[in-house]
Amino acid sequence: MNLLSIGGSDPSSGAGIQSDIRVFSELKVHGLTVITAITGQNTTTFGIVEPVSEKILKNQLDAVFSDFKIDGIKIGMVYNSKIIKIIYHKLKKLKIPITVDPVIRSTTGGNLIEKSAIKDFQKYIIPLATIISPNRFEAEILANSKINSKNTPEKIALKIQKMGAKNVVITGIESKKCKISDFVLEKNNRFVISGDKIERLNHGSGCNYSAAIIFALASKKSIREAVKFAKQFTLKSIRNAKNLGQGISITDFHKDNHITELSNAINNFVEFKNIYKNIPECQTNFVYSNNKPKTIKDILGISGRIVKTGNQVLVAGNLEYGGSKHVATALLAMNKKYPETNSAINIKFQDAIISKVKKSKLVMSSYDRMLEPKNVKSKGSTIEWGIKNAMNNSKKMPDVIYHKGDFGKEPMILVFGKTPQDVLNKVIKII
Ligand code: PXL
Repeated sequence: MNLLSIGGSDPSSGAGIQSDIRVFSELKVHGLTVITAITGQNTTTFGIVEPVSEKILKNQLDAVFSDFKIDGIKIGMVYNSKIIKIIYHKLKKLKIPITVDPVIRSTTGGNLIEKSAIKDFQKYIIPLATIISPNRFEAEILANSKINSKNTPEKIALKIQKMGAKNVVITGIESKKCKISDFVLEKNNRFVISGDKIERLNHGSGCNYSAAIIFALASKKSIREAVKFAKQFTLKSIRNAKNLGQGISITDFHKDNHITELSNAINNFVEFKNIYKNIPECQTNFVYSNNKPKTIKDILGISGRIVKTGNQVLVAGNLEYGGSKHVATALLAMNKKYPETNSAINIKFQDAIISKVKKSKLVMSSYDRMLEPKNVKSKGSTIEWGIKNAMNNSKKMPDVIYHKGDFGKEPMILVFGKTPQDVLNKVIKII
């Protein structure tokens, strides 16, 4: 199957053409693209937009249509009237499904269409749509009225359908708390699809929705089936969104295995009998690194800590890259010399544990915070210095590194391993 995406380029691959290609490839179909405009944006800021010239737009369209049998088309960002008219003339006689994602503003605040082009969008692009899928905000702009108790989603959808779209889906209408629904208007039918609301700003969910719809329509699914499929697909992509840049997360389709592995290990750890006795005053963090971490931002940790309240141990916070500072810094130093070491935990210093490690086959080393040079202390790089020191004091890669504290500094034991499970296996042996 060949699906064509007509839209704008987003260099961060969170939205636009690049995001559609990711969706098509996830759905195992071939994606073709015609780029209407180039945007300069990332996960925090939207820079400028440069629409492509008439000449190259036409040339791209001719290139794909003269060569491929195209099974469905998604239209996203079209930007200006000139582009709108060229697309219209090329597509008006086609008999294949077309989805229109009427994007107006990006999540990060960039304009995806010129104000003066909205009229031509309504006149030329909307009539091409087998399905148009505005969100609430886009539907209100296209219909030129706010959704409220008088102007119901149905009325607004009817107004858009009258402009020529065969079917209209208004996404993201809040119904009850925690629920979000899509209103669907077919030719002679209307219905609502409800789903869980996910409180998260992310890049790409609207793009994914309409790219998934065109896949379903080209696979000969009904409107109802296509909309349901797209909703499920989009929810999954939001659930698995990743923090890849500095700003909003980018939708994705696969679970981060690191998150699953670390989360399972943490759940096991807190279930260990009397584990509260091993949580230090400054609490525990458990971290897991990406391959070749450069900074602590490449290391997954708990944004809060594993905390002790009485005899109970709770996990406070979420797993996040950059979630741990101290334990992640120690792991980073260790990983520089021993790249196979990718996980670590800190536990309370106890002489009994040190004795147990000595009796085990685990390799142990230590450092003395009192020996830390003044210039290191003033730079705040104690942990890095300490771990390097401990590694230098050991012939083999240490499984356990401890220090006995300093004035006002709590002594601590760190356990290292290849994976969180490997760390747990070592912890079980020594507590
Ligand atoms: O998500 C809508 C969208 C579509 N196309 C491009 C975009 C965006 C949002 O940023 O940049 C090119």
